[in-house]
This record gives sequence, structure tokens and C-alpha cells, in this order.
Amino acid sequence: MTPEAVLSHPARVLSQRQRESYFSDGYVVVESLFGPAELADILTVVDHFLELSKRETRSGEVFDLAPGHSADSPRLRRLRRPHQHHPLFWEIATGVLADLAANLVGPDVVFHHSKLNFKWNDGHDQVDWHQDIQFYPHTNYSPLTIGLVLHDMTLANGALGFVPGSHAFLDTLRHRPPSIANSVIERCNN
Ligand SMILES: O=C(O)CCC(=O)C(=O)O
Repeated sequence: MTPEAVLSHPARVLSQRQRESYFSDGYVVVESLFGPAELADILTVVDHFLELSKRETRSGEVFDLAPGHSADSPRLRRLRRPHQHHPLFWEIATGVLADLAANLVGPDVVFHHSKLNFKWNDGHDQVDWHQDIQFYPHTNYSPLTIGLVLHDMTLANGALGFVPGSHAFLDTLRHRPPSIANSVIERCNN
């Protein structure tokens, strides 16, 4: 669907202005999607999985563990497919997040996958600049990522950054380390 066709459908979660800024900047930040009580419920479930991960010593189907992970010093990098492990995650994905997606892609929304990332504020497991689209099966640019941020994001704890307008580059970018020419970050700095 074209942005005009998407915008012709009534907004459900986002304002019309937020939807327009998504199409012009390539991203939109939505503050306080969940209230304090709902957020507390989500964090309780997240803590439950963090506790479960302490019993694990190697990565597997459910937990992706960074080197050095232990019960005393957990380094859970990722909970894989959280929507399959707890109904709350599926409820969120098919509830407010599906409505949010419908605001940006039109009413026919297809869920593809989920993951829950953890950041440990110790400099390990840095996520370099990249375009998510490269990692998705796609034939057009309708797929989108919805990141649900569960803690305040600051420069000190691995804040996610965006490059406004980079969605409109005519080509997808080569994914190489930042030190090498034509990496995503060098292209964005030009
Ligand atoms: O949280 C981040 O820094 C980026 C996460 C991301 O792009 C991903 O998991 O695909």
C-alpha cells in the first residue's frame, strides 16, 4: 500500500501526525504506550524468564546467552520467540502492537516473529548500525519492526538510535564493520 492509501484508513493508536512522520522520517517514537500497572506486569514476566535463564549454561531454543553467563552474573542476551513462551507476549503482539502496525501498513497485518533483547550496560554485545529489512524475507518495504522499550533508554544503557530519512535511500546498504568503506554508518555520515 502507498502511504496515502495507509493514511486513508482511520488511525487506531497513533495520531495522523505521528503516522505522517513515520512515512517521512522512517520511524516514529510513541511515548507511554502502556500505563505503569501494565508495564509492571510485563516486567514481572520478563524477570521470570531472567530467573529461568540462570539455570542455563548454554544457548538453546529459548535463551540466547552471552559468554560469561552464570546464575550470579546473568548475561541473557535474548529470549527467543517470547510470544510462544508466555500468553502476555502474544496478547501484546496481537493487541495494541497489531493495531499500531495497522496504523502504518494498513489493515492487513501479518505477524512474523518476536524476540526480547536484553542490554547489560557492560559494553558487550554492541548492536552496530544496520537495516532490519536486510534480515527479513521481503519483496517490498512494507515489513516493519516494533520495538517495545521496557526501561528508560539513555546513552548509558545502549539506547537505540535511528537515522532519519535512511529508509528512503534507493538501495539497501552493504553490512560491513563500521571501519570498512560503505558500511551503513559511513554511508549515513555522508
Ligand atoms: O536494540 C537495538 O539496539 C537494536 C535491536 C535490533 O535492531 C534487532 O534486534 O533487530
